[in-house]
Amino acid sequence: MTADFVVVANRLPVNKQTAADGTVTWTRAPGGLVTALAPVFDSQPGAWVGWTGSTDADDRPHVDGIDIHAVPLSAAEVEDYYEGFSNSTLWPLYHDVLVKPEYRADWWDVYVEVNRRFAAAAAAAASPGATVWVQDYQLQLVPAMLRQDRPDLKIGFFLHIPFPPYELFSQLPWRREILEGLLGADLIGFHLPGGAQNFLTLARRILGADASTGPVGVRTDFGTVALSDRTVRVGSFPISIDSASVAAQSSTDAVAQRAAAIREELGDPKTLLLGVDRLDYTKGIDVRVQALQRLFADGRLDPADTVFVQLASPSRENVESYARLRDLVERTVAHINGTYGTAAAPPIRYLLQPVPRDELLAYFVAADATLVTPLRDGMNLVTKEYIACRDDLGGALVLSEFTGAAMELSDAYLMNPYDPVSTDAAIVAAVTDDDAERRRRMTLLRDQVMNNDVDQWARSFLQTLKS
Ligand code: GDG
Repeated sequence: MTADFVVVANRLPVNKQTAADGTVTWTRAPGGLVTALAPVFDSQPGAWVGWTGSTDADDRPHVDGIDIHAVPLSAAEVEDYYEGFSNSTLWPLYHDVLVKPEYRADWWDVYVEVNRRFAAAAAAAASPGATVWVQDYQLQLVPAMLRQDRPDLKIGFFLHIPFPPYELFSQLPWRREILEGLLGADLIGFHLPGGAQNFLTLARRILGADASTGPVGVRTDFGTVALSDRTVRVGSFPISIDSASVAAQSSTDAVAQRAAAIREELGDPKTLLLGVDRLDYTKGIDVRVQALQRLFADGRLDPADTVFVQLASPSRENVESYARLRDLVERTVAHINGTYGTAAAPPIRYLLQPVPRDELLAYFVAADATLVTPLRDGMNLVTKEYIACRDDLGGALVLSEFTGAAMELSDAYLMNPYDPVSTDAAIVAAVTDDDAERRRRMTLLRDQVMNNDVDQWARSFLQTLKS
């Protein structure tokens, strides 16, 4: 069976559970993209092409409502395509070379091969004239490969991470190939106008393409790249969350009770600060921990009545730069707790484990301020989830200017993570401003997040693709 709408993403929206007796069940993974696309899948038969996340060749994932097409990867391919080219070359290159990207031809070869496999699976899943939406940096060659096979398709591509400027991107030995791969799409979407603009400049300077030079707007004023036989559009579509449903999930009695219990378990601190991230060097976990160290040292925050909870989910643990970051964060946390805590009450609580969704929402409801301090981040959904959870207008958001979210959320306590003075001042203001000022800011932030949800993101992209 083929489908009129096909999503192609590195990961399938499924979770595998293996019972003690070896029985395997698959459940629909909760999460951004599936939630965003649920209405599209409800209104027409849809297929999803992706990897299960395991290298078990016997996996046959299936879930209700979506036709699942699993793309198998061997352990060696996971190393070269996923941990290698995707996460040790592209991820650091696209995030301001915070870590030095590694350029290895053997990784590139496997990236090409795996992209070809995804493109073939997408071609097999798509009905004549279908819409195919390819997602993210792991699959940048798929649009052109797919078009070659299936010129009848409408092909969209969305990049979830930043798209770097010419000065950085041109380091990539395969820069032409990546740009040509993306240009296989009819519509290329980025979170920010700046990413779209970077792409247009690169298409012009590296490929000599006829790319537009005017400004790109948010969901409007698309850029164009005129090819010999067709025109590719390039635009900005900032992603969001399912705002109403996060707000509803977080306003139950159970969540309120758990939020109160969390504060109590932490010793009822005057100020509860929160961080929620994958343990990734782009997220600036080290930035906020070092800021707290300075603020405890100079007395601007009192470690006796402040608790900072960092919920860190393990991520890409086989990549060396991630292990290095983990060491740095853990050493700093231990140093701060050893210096400013008591045996009974360390000021920093650090969890290296994913927490269940309801527990996460309870932390958002409990926190007096959430610290989102990335050195670079495409959007940052934690920010929007925190805001959606605060219909009490409590809480305050400290937000790095280097996140995509900062473009829309200018009423947060914005900070420059490279500037300790700016970082410290934003944290102090967020916890010491009077309630009226904090509520004023949260009201404006909520207007933005509640009125711009992920459904709008998906709809605006797909409507533009079809028009
Ligand atoms: C990429 C881009 C862009 C985190 N810890 C736990 C947990 N989470 C959830 C959060 C949030 C998601 O994971 C993380 O999303 P982010 O957007 O913050 O970051 P990335 O994973 O880096 O995502 C990013 C995004 O793609 C979408 O385009 O915004 O810039 O880098 O939903 O809540 N969820 C649970 N337990 C945890 O411990 N349940």
